[in-house]
Amino acid sequence: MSSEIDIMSTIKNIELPDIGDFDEVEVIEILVSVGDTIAAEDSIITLESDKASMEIPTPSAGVVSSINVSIGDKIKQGDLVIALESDDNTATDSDSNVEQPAPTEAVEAKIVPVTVPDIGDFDQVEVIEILTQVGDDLNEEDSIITLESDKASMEIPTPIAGKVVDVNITLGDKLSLGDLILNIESSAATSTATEAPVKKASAPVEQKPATTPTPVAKSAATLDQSVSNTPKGESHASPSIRKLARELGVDLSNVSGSGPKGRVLDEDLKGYVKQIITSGGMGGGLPKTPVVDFSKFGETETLALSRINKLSGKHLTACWLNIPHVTQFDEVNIDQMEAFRQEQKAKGVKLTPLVFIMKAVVQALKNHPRFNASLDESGENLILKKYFNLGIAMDTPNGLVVPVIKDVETKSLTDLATELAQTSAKARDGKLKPGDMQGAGFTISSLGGIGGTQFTPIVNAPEVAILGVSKSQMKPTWDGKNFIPTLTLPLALSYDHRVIDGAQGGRFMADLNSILSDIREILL
Ligand code: CAO
Repeated sequence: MSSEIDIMSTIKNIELPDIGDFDEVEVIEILVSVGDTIAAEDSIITLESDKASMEIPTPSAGVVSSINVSIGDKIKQGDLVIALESDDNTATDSDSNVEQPAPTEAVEAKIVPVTVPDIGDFDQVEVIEILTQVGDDLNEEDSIITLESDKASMEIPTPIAGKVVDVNITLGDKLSLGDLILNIESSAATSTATEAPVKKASAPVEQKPATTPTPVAKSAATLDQSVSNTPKGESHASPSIRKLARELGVDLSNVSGSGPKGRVLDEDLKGYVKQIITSGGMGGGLPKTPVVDFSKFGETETLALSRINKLSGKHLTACWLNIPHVTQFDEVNIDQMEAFRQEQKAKGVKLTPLVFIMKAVVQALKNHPRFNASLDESGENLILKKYFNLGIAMDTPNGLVVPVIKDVETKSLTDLATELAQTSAKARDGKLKPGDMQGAGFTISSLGGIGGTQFTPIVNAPEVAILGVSKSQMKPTWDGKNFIPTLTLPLALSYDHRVIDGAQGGRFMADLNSILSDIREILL
């Protein structure tokens, strides 16, 4: 006989246990799959009523052989949830292990103790909120505390109206069925306060001293209104998500849920936390700017941002926040370049200063490879690029785009002029493809055709430097004896100070200045 025959595995039916006074509660999550090996107490499904959500654990370990419920099913105590193939003999009377305490009531003068009612299969459940204090006038059914286990959270209501005389628990206490919560000076006659529940609970009522830690008779009858997992203003989430949120210090009302009915799922909470860590990094994101109703001050009009505005806005914000910027300014004597440009113009060849600047930048990048580079993901290595692709910021009716002119070192000034014209036409017509905007090692933003004396460009991450070009103008320069009128081009170099030191920035700029002021090298 093979030994396998000796190991008899048995199929155990796992039924819905007593979960308190609930009837027909919806299955909102199934936490296991057929074939899963699960341990006793692992959660198998999550149920949600309009008052509470709770994870239901399996009482036995084993391999899930069938799942007998579907999401959306309404199930009740005793319904089959899953079947387990198990080789232990633990009983699976998951629905029969709740000892119902004999409902009793407190009668002593008008002081009535309020104790932890039967809240299902729970024991030693933590007090996470105290919702009332001494002196409060409570109505019947007002919530007095919130309890939370790792499987459920629930608000416990007072079964009678009256004034709170004392509160006998503190936050963090672990309570079980019958533990005293507080004493109430009943505003109604004691007999009135206890009679109604007797009927509802249809259980024998004994007169007990007020201090006896037993539920007042009405507790059981009101339990279905007592369990609440969604305090006002908060989102839907399972108890384990609520617990995790509290441990992480996350206010769940700030997390948008992607589950059914906007329920906050595990991935929503983790995504929210991740986003805070990556965007804020310094303790919870950025302070918000004020929200103002401008129409209070005069007529206004609302203009939707274009898709490009929104995309570039997000990217620029990320660049601005992630990169420690330094901007260095310089002015270049471009008399020689201007003379050559005018010469070409006379021959019908139109060249703007930008093509010269592009060629000069490539020369400077060859001399200073750190500027044609990106940090790797770890931030600990610099990836030097051996190709010379330049991003050129372009103005379009829909906003800023940065197409890439590739292999600039292989192209002549006229090639570049032609390609720039074609690319900017494409950009203005919204015909650039994603590939046209990828692969740059360095960016130039030229406002030379528009004006201004200087501006501070934002580094276009993951690049580490950008050159801003403003409008050239005639300026007097001192030659040692006289002031000479000189065509001067303002440049601004912004760089990532994690990668480039000030001295390196200064040297790059000095080199670029000398290449641009003597264009013979570019013309070769
Ligand atoms: N100084 C003086 N004149 C300049 C100059 C400079 N630095 N740069 C260009 N000019 C002149 C050109 O020579 C041209 O005049 P002519 O027709 O008399 O020769 C005129 O200004 C217009 O040039 P241009 O802007 O059409 O051409 P360009 O090659 O300089 O630039 C392009 C092309 C596509 C980059 C440009 O049209 C553009 O879109 N610029 C805006 C970039 C931008 O938005 N940057 C900001 C980004 S951050 O928000």
